[in-house]
Amino acid sequence: MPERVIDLRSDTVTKPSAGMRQAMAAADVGDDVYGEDPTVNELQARCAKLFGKEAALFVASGTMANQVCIRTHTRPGDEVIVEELAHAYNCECGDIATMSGAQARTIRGRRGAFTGKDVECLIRGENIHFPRTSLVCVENTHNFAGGAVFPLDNIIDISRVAREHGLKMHLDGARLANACVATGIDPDEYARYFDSVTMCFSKGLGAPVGSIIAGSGEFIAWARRTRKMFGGGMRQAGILAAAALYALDNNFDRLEEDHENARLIADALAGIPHVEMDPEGVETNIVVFRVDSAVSVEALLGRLKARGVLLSRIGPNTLRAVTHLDVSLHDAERAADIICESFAASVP
Ligand code: TLP
Repeated sequence: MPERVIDLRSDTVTKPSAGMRQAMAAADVGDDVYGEDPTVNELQARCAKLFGKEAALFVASGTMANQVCIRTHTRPGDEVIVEELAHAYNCECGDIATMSGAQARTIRGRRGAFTGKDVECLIRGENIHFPRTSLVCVENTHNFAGGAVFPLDNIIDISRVAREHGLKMHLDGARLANACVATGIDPDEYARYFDSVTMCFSKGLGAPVGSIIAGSGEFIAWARRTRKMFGGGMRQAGILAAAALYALDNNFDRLEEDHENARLIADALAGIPHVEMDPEGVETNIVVFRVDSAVSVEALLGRLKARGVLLSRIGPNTLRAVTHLDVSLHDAERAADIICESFAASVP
């Protein structure tokens, strides 16, 4: 493997920079289960403001953020409406069932998005046999739909339906920062339509660990209990919160660079005969593409790896490239060239 690896498997692979490590080392800490970690408290206050909510809660991961919210919003036996490729449904070990005792009712999205009408069709009526529909989940940006931004108009429409039917709204905003940078829409504008909103610091924002949940004061007080129940009460977590604060200050606005680099890779891919993808659909830092049966995916990934480019396989013939702060413009150009050359070598 070449010395310099261009790791496009995920934006979770970023390593904390020297500046971030310094901020972590210098953090003031206390016991956060007692609510006494000043840096965690600062992060939570800052994020509550960022999302225009009363309160916020720092948690270990995006999965914990989603599942603490789902558990806090639902009762066992409830039904949660969620898009069929959503992370909270597909990639969290069946947690809707195991951690909340709830079941999922899925919607087939269009680039991960759906409408108020789609939701309305799935809401259960009053009937003793039926589960109670209690929650709608939205993912923005949508990971497996290629980092697609969930249109704000759809969110407004869904929230109207949800309100009419007494449903809660949850936003998996693991990459909400990318959506905000791509659209110019502020985090609080997205968040106002939701009862809970999450965002990860450990993806494009470049922190090693941690996600935030924001919501009403009452919701966050319950979510804090749920976090403890899930084993997620942390102690001197200020070291991690310092990384998150550093990420907000230094790594938010620069996400635009990742989006440009993703478009560059997408444009290169679009010129390859055996690739199916629409570069126009690449709005943020994720490029999802399919390859046809003329290409051996195994051989292709092997060739790429041998030349120092890592992609992830998210389906039998679906691949994903994710740009992030450890991928420079030069890396993106080089990766695009290597991908084109490796394709040429992978087709008999
Ligand atoms: N996504 C990871 C993998 O789990 C697939 C990735 O590499 O993209 N919501 C969304 C939209 C996510 O993409 C992820 C992680 C999560 C939640 C969960 O975050 P973590 O990994 O911190 O639990």
